[in-house]
Amino acid sequence: MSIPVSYRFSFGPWNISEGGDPFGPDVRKAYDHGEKFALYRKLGFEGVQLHDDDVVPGMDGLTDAQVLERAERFGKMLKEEGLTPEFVAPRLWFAEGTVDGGYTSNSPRDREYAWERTRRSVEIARAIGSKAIVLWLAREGTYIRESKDARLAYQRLLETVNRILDLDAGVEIWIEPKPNEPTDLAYVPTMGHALTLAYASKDHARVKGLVESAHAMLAGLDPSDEMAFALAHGKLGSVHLNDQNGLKYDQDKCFGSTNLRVAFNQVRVLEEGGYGRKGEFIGLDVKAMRTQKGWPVTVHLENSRRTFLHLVDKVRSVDGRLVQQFRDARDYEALDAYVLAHLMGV
Ligand code: XUL
Ligand code: MN
Repeated sequence: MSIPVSYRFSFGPWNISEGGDPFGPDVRKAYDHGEKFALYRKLGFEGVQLHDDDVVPGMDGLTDAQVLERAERFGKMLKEEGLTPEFVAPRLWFAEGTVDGGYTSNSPRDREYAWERTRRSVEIARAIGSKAIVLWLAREGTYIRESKDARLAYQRLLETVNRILDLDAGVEIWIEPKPNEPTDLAYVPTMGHALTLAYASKDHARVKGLVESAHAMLAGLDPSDEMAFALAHGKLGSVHLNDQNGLKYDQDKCFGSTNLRVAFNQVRVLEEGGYGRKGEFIGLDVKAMRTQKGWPVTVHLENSRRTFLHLVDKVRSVDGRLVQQFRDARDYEALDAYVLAHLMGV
């Protein structure tokens, strides 16, 4: 028997939010960005997920040297807080130059802007000691199919992946698929798309995937299968655990809050796949409900972490011999009943 994994957890500063939605005002005062990092350890987290401008706010108005100097200062601050930067993601969905996407925009100027942000993200990652760049390809898609040449868009995405690999021999790219929102249809909706890009790249060992539970559900898939697919290829860079109630807007609910069994299976697949043994983080991407009082609201992070750990206990206490018997006998009704009873503790 191998020693059980002791999991490490991460989240991004955007998970402590103002509670806004498109139909009303923010319901919580902004919590100072710089103050958020002091909260991590107390909440049980040691990993920090970052966008480029979480590290260097206002970076578009700064020179390369200023960006570097601020990133280095940020890296020191994280170290002093006892935190590890898990990844840096170029935030390409807020700028004027990426209204129609970055890497796949029809405009050469927009594509150049997207590349500059990406190049700087790699420099920021290096300066703060993070090995991974996450590509959530937010606006790399279309609202109507005729607006872009999809074949060319895929070539441009592959070119971008190769350019990033060329920039830094140590960098890893983790692609985070999502099928929709903010675009109608995104070009990289599933782990299959992400890993095809990886294998087509010039150094596929450095290109992996990041599965967000809700993104898989929005694609009509079971997140545990998306995780298993990446694990089978040795390519699960990270996860963003959360939950989602059906095919709606991206909800970022607490892990397990809608469907405990789907959450259980994600934990099972991660455990069985040895995820975390090389220091991979259990990343959360969860938002507190708009209705939640308090400031700053962080209970959703603690609750999701606790649910994950309870489900680890559930996974570890499954009677594996019994499961094997049910599988051998092809008695999946009995297996189904056993899993439900185990989850309910009856
Ligand atoms: C968006 C999403 C992002 C990425 C990081 O749906 O999940 O927060 O995780 O850019
Ligand atoms: Mn995410």
